[in-house]
Amino acid sequence: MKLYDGGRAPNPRRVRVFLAEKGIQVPTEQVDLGAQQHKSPAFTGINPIQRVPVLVLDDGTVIAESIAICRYFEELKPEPPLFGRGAREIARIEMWSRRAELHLLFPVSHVFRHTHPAMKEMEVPQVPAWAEANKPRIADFLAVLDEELQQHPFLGGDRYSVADITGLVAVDLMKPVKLAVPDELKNVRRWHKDVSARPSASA
Ligand SMILES: N[C@@H](CCC(=O)N[C@@H](CS)C(=O)NCC(=O)O)C(=O)O
Repeated sequence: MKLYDGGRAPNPRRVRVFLAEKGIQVPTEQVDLGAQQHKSPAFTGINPIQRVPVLVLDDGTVIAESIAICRYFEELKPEPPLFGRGAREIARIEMWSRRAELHLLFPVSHVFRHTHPAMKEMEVPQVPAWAEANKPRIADFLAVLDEELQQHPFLGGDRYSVADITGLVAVDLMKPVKLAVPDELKNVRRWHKDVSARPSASA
C-alpha cells in the first residue's frame, strides 16, 4: 500500500498522528501541494477530488478522506481503540469527532484558506469576508469545548481518540492565522498541552 501525504497540511497530519498512535508504518509518497502536484493528471487519476491524504491499497483500491483512512487502519489494528469501544463510547467519540470537524477544523480551515498568502493558488477566489464570518464560530465552539473538557480529560471522554486528533490539528492550524485559544479557556488549554505532549503530535 502507499499513503499519499501532504507535508504540513492539516488533513494528512490527522492520518499521520493516527498512525503514530497505532504504531503503524506505511510507505509514503509526498505530494507537493505548493507545486500543485495534486492537480497533475497522474494524481487526479488517483483522486479526482485533487486532495490529500489518499491511501492506495495493493489491489489498487483508493481510499481518500482522512477519517475513512483512519477507519481502515482501526479495523486492521484495533488497539489502541481510537474510535472507541462499545455502543456508548463509540457514539460519543463519533459525536465529538464530527463536532471537532464541523465546528472547529472546517471554520479554522476557512480562515486559513481564505486569508493565508500560501493558499492564494489553491483557494480561488480567496474571500476574506468568509474568513471573518468563521472567526466567531471558532470562539463559540471553543467555549463549548471548554465546558466539556471540564468533565473529561479528552474530547470523547476518558480515552484519547480520533476526536482529539482532529481537535489538535485544528487548534494548531489557528497559529498561522494568528488565532489563539483564550487564556480563560483553561480546560481547552490544558487539553491542548496534554495532546501536544504525546509523541504522536510531532508525526
Ligand atoms: N475532507 C478531506 C479534506 C482533504 C483536504 O482538503 N486536503 C487538503 C490538505 S489539508 C488538500 O489536499 N488541499 C489541496 C487544495 O485545496 O487544493 C479529508 O478529510 O481528508
